[in-house]
Amino acid sequence: MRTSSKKALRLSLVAAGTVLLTSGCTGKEAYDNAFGIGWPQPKSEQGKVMYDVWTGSVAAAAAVGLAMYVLIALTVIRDRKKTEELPRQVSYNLPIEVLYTVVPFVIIAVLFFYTAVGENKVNKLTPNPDVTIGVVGFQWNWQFNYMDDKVQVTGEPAKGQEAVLVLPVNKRIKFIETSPDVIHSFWVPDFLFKRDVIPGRLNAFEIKPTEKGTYTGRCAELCGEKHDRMNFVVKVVSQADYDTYIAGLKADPNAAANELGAALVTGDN
Ligand SMILES: [Cu+2]
Repeated sequence: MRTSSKKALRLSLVAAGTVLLTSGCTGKEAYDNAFGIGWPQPKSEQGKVMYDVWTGSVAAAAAVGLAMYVLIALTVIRDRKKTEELPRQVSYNLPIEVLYTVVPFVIIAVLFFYTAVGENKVNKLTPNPDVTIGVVGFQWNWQFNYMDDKVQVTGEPAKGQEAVLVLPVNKRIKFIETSPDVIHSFWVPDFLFKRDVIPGRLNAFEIKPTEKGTYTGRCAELCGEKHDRMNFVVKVVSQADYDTYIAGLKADPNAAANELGAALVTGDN
């Protein structure tokens, strides 16, 4: 190996190491963050599907972008002005025009295919989910109804009581959601999932949380004056901790199913 290329190799190794160390994460995290390109690592099975569609689309866009820059650079260098004569004119070049039309169509068809397959997976409802949660988004907070156990938790920020949603890890959770007033949107950024909450309608979807932890939830639809108060907390716990939590709610008279939750059984599903 020549000295200059050895030097270049050493320099690039040092640069790569510096980037890794100064970013303050492990190799695995750095790798995940680099490929998430702005997205957090998904903490749900459905989120993983969307994450893969996203990273795949960005990789395709980056490849097309890079190919364009290379072509532009090539032509700038190779075809720069050398004489006063016009260069050879190549308009109405049929093969090139066919290529211009077919290649973008193929790219769009492939992206469309993966998006449609991903969307079907994310929207899939399975029979007999492990837990069913009824979500009521209202002005200005959330109520979570544990439908199988007929208990609920209602967030009341004025009383300093935040809406907490406890879910067992690695279980299929069916959500049914509605609203008594305006459109809200149930959003848990770490699940990479959001779904509109619409008055007079029951929207259903399924989420399988894959990692224990505490996550922030938000309303993702500007629903009025106190929209910013509509934050909630999601706690993903073990099945045993979930059972203990539900037993505690059952013993609490304030947690009995109430009128707000009745909206979940009217309307059509
Ligand atoms: Cu809202």
